[in-house]
Amino acid sequence: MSPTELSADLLHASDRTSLSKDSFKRAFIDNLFYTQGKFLQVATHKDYYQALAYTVRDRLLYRWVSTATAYTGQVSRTVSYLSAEFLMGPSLGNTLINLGILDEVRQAVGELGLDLTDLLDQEAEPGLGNGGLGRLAACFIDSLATLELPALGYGIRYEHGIFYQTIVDGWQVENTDNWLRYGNPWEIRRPEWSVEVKIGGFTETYTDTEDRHRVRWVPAKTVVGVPFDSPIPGYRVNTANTLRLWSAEATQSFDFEVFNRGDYLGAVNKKVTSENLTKILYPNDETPQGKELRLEQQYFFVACSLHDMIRILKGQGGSIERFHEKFAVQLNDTHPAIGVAELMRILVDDYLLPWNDAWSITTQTFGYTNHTLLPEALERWPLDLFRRLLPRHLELIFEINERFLHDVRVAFLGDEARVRALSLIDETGERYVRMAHLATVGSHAVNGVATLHSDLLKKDVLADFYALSPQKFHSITNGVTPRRWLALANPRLCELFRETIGDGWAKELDQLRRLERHADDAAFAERWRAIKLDNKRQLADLIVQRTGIEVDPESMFDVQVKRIHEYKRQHLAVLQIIAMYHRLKSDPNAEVLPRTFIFSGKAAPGYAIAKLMIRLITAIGDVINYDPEVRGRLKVVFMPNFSVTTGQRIYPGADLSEQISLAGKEASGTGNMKFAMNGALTIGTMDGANIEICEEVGSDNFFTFGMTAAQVEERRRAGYDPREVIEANPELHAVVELIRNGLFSRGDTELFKPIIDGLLWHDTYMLAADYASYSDCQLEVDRAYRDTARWTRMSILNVARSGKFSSDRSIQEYADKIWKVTPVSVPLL
Ligand code: Z57
Repeated sequence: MSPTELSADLLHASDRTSLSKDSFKRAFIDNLFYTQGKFLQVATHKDYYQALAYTVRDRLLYRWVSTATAYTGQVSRTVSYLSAEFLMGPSLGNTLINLGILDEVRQAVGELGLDLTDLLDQEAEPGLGNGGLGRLAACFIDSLATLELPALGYGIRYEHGIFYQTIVDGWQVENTDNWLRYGNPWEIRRPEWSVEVKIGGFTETYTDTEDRHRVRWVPAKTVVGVPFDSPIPGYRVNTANTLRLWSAEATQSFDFEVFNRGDYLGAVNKKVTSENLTKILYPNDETPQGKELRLEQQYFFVACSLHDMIRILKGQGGSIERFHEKFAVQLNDTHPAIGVAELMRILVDDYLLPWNDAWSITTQTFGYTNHTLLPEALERWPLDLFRRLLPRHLELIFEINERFLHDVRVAFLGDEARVRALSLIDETGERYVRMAHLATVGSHAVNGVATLHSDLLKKDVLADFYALSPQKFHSITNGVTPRRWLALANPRLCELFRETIGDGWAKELDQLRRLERHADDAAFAERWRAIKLDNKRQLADLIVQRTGIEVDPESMFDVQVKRIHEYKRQHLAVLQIIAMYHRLKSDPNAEVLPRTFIFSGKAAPGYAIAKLMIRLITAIGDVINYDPEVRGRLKVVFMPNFSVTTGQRIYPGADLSEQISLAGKEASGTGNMKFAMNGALTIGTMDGANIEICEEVGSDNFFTFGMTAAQVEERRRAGYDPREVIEANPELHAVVELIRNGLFSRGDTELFKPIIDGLLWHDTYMLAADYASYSDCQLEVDRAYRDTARWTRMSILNVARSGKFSSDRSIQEYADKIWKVTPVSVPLL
C-alpha cells in the first residue's frame, strides 16, 4: 500500500488548520477533552494553557510541514546555527504574534470565559541558557525564519535549565528548574532520527584494502541522541523553521549485553549515567570550568548535529564532497568548536577523503562568532581530559596544528614566539587545547559582536590570527527581535506605533524613524508618557507581588538587569546609591529626585563575590527602604529570578537603563538594545554596543561617562592605585567607610569585606577610577528627568533611532557576508 496524496481541501476544512474563530474554539474544547482529558468545569489553568498551546501548535504544524516540503526540493544553502544554549522564553505569546492571530485568539478564549493573559502566564519558561549568548541564539532563529532563510537551530535539550533563583535572607538560593514537569507541547520527539554517539576508548592503526595506513577509533561507550523538534515560525510569513535539541538516552543493545551477564543493576546504572549527559545546563556564564561532563555535552550535540546534516544531505541525493555547499554551520562561541575536529574525522576516517579536500570542505563550512574578550572566559581543555574522552579528535587536532604551524613559520620566518602564541595547544604550563584557536583556524570567517569588540579581537585576543589572515575577520553587531521585545512585551506602545506609523516596523525596524517627526508634538508626548506610566504601574504591581516592596510609579525607574558579574559593575551602581542616600541624610531637604533602583540577575552558584554583590544590594535596600527620613524618595529592589519572562515585564517599565561595564569588557550587550527600543534612556560607558546605540540615538540623548577602552589601557599602564583615588574623593571615601563600618550589615564588619578589600587593593574593574564621572553623570540624569518634556523627547528619539538593533539586520549581515544564503519562500500546501 502506498500513501495517497494529502488533500489540501481536507486540510483547510480541518479544525486543526483553520484560523476561523469558531473552528478555533471547537479545536480548543477538543484538545481540552481529548489531549488533557478534562472538560471546562474541572479543568485547571494549566489544562487550559495546554489545550490552547496544542490548538495553536496545530496551526503552526501546517506551516511547518509546508516549509519542510518546500526545503526538500530546493538546493540552496541551509544555515545550521550550533549553540549550547537557546534561551527561548515562552512560546505561546510569540507564536500568536508571529502568526498574526493574537487578537482573534484573545477574543476566542474570552468567549469561552477565559482570559488570555492568565493562560500565557501558565507557560513554564524553557531556561536553556545563561544570559546574553543563549538569548541571542533565540533572537537569531526568530529572525532567520522571518527573513525566510532555510535554517536549523541545533542545541541541547537540558532536562533542567538555568536554576530558579529565590532570595532568602537577602542571599541568592538556587532551586532546580523543572521546566518539563507538565510536559512541553511545543516539541515533537523524533526517535527515527536518533544518532549514536561514541565516546572514550583508544585509537589503533590498521592497513586498508588498498594497503594504506589508517587510524581507527575504538570507543568505550555509545550514547544515543534523540532529537526533539520545535517549530520556529517567522513573523507573518509561511516559513516555520526547526529548532532541533538533542536529548541523551541509553543504548538498548548495550544494556542488554550487561543484563545477559546477569548484572541487572549495573545495566540500569549505565543507563542512568548515559542519560545524565543532558540532565543539566552548566550555570556559569563567562567562567567555564574544565568539567568533563561539559565537554561530553558539547561533543554529544555537535556529533549528533553533524550526523543529522549528513543524513539530510544524503536524503537530497547530495554527495559528501558538497557538504559545504549544502550547509553553512555557525559556531555560537567555542562551545561547539569541537565540530571542526568531528567533521574532519568523518571526512578523513569514515569517508576516506584526502586531508586537503577534507580541510577545504571543513573550513568552507564553519563560521565562528566570538562573544568575549575576558581571558578567563576562553575555553581550554586539559590534554589528559580531552584524550580520555576524544582520543581520535586529539590526534586530528595535533595534525591540524602541525600543518597550521607550518604555514605560520613560513609566514613569519624565525618568529617562534608567534608560533607558540598561535598554537592550538597551550604549552606554557599544563598543556591545554585552546578552543578559540581551533574555531578560528577551522573557520573561513570569524566575527565579533559589536564594532569595538571586533576591533579589540583583532588588536588583542586574536591579533596574531588577524596578522596571518585579515580577510577572515568580520564585525556583526548584535541585535534583538522586535517581535518578542516590542510587539509582545509592550503592546501599549505598539498600539501607538500602529496609529502613528502603521505596523511595518515589526519587520523593518528602521521604520520607527517615522516617529521622529512626532518628537515635538505635545499631544503625542503626553500619550507616550501615559503609556510609560501604565507600564511602570504594571511593573510596580509585579514588584510588590514578588518582593513585598511598594514602589511609586511616579518615581524614576532606574534599572540594571543582567547576570551579576564584577565586570558589569552592579557594585558601582550600589556605591552611587549609597552616596545619594548619604546626601539625603546629611541634608533632608536636599534636592534628590525620587528614584526606584531595580536590580535583577543571577550569579553563578560558585561565584562567591557575585553572590555577595546580591547580598549587598538587598542589604542597602533593607536599610534605605525602611528609613523614615528618606520618606520613600529612594527605594532599592532586587527582583528574584531574572528570566526572559520577567525581562518582558521589566524593559517596558524602565526609565533609565544602566549599562556600566568597564570599557573593553562587555562584548556587546543586548539588554541595552531592549531598553532603548522600549523608550528607556541609557546611562552607559563607551563599551560594546553602547557605543553604537549612542551613535544612533545621538549623544544628546544618551548619558555617557567613564573611561574609554583606550583610556582604561592607558591608566593601567600608568599604574593604577584605587586607594589614592578613593582617598582623594570625599564622597566615595564616605561611601566605602559606611559599608566597611557595617551600616548595611548591622555592625558586622566582616560580611562585605571581600568587596571592600577587592575595591581597595585591586579594583580589577576600576570602579574607583570611573566613580566621579558616573556620579556626575547621574546628576545630569536627574536634571534631564526633571524636565519632563525634554526627557520624553529623548525617550521618543531613542525608540525612533533604535532600528539598527533589530536582529533582522544582524542576520541579514550574516547571510550576506558569511553564509551566502538567500531566502526561500514557502508556498502553503
Ligand atoms: C555570554 O552570555 C556572553 C559571552 C560569553 O563568552 C558567554 Br560564555 C556568555 C555574552 C556577552 O557577555 C555579551 O556582551 C554579548 O552581548 C552576548 O554574549 C551575545 O553576544
